[in-house]
Amino acid sequence: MSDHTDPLVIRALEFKGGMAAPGGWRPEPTLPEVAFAGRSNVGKSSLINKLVHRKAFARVSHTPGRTKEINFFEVNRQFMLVDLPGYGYAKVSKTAKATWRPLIEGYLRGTPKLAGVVQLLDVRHAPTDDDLVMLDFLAEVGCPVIVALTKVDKLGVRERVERVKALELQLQLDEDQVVPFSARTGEGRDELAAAVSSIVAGALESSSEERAEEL
Ligand SMILES: Nc1nc2c(ncn2[C@@H]2O[C@H](COP(=O)(O)OP(=O)(O)O)[C@@H](O)[C@H]2O)c(=O)[nH]1
Ligand SMILES: [Mg+2]
Repeated sequence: MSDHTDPLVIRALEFKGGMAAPGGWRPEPTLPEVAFAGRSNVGKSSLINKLVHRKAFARVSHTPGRTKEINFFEVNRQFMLVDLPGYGYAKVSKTAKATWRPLIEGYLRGTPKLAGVVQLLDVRHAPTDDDLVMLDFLAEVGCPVIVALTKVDKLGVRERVERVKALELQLQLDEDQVVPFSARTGEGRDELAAAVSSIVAGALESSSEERAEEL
């Protein structure tokens, strides 16, 4: 650990609240926001906990689909980490799905401070229809997208290389957009932390340029 430099040191972490409905309450949009998206059970809470070095920060749930709000966490007073509700879990009722999609899409469309999105996909599985809808939607929004391929510890070396390649090809992803990740081993945490930091740095830079132009 001694010569290890953490690309995202967590100095302060504060839960700011949840947004329950499209157009509903949300924290003041003053900081760049990085949102985390993925279907229920993909490992989103586990990934967020690893990213911020907390054991149970975003709750790791064994009941998929329970977190229905968009949760906002302020990191280092520098950016907002936004935990989107997991989508596409079969046991969730149609009405629940009908309210989540406008919530997620409304947030992504209606957030000028959105600096980027981390989209999670289980490395073992083909993307679901919901995943594909989400990726198309993110392409339309046009913000930087990082794809975290979760649970890589569940695959052997060869299978894993094949799956990563196949997903990159199918989804036409750049190699440097893709982060193989395991919450179990911690693999990919620092790479993801570096990617998030650079998205935030990019957003802060362009907002200070905008301010300079206004003066
Ligand atoms: N083997 C393994 N299991 C994981 C990993 N990440 C999450 N899980 C498990 O997958 C399940 C769902 O994880 P969770 O973080 O709650 O997923 P969420 O619904 O997307 O927030 C839990 O049983 C986790 O322990 C991982 O990297 N490796
Ligand atoms: Mg969760």
